[in-house]
Amino acid sequence: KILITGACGQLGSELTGKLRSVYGKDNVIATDIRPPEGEVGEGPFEELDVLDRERTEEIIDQYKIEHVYHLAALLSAKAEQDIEFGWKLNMGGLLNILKVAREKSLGRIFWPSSIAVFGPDAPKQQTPQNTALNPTTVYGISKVAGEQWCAYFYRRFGVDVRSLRYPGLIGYKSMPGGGTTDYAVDIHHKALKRQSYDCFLARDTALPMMYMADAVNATVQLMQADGKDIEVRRSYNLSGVSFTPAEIAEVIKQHVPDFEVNYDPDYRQDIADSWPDSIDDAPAREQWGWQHQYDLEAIVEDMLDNLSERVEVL
Ligand code: VAH
Repeated sequence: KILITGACGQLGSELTGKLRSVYGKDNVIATDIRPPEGEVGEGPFEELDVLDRERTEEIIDQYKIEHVYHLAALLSAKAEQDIEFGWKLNMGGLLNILKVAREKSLGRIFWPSSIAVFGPDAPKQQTPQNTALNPTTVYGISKVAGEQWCAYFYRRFGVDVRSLRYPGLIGYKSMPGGGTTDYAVDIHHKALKRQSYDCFLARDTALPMMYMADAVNATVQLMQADGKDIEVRRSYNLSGVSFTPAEIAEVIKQHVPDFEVNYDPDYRQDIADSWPDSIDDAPAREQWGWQHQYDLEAIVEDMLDNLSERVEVL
């Protein structure tokens, strides 16, 4: 049985569906701090605050959980607005899961890291797997610390925890959350509603991005890989595409000709400027055969196709 925390979040809502299609809906227990509004589909759901260690253990015992996908966290922009809780949830939640995984000898644990672990002193282009990690956000600090804790629990206690440094993720099953990269989700919603979009990043801000389908497939592929092939036990760089707001706006305009974007950078510009423009993910490709499928044109096409069935197109 599989437990997912943060199952109603941007990644969780899509990963839950994928894992249920792979392992059977009754074998995947979706949990989140509050009941689902959007997509979690049918299958077992429990309300769970990952800071509640007792309740977490109860659910693991009740459902005989073997594997855990621990996604519950605050994203970069949200954590900058509440740095105490951002640290508490991101670190406290992970430590609870790692301790329970050790005590109950659970199987495989997945935990998402992020390209937010890199700071201004890392190479901007094709950022390598091993380089300086000096993040400028609380979210980034929690991801660097979290990676070290995962490596520690693997090395010292043999907990089989695996991790990916996701780029900005773009999907259609959840509304844009507290991420700095979420402009790339919102821009599609605005285009379909025939509204202009006020982008909170400057037009030439290049960021590493990935379509949700690619991110979900990479996660399943990593978790199914043979442990001996997994040489990186902090977290794997993962790369899809890199683009700027102006570049994705141009591709959207091929589908929605009169779409207008205004650029009005806010506090999230500093966050974006601290991150790489593109990522080198050679270790993931060499060690467990990672290969992304969606380029920028395919992302925009799939987003507009799926969203147009969901938002009323004015
Ligand atoms: C965020 N989408 O913006 C997340 C991600 C690299 C960005 O970590 O916070």
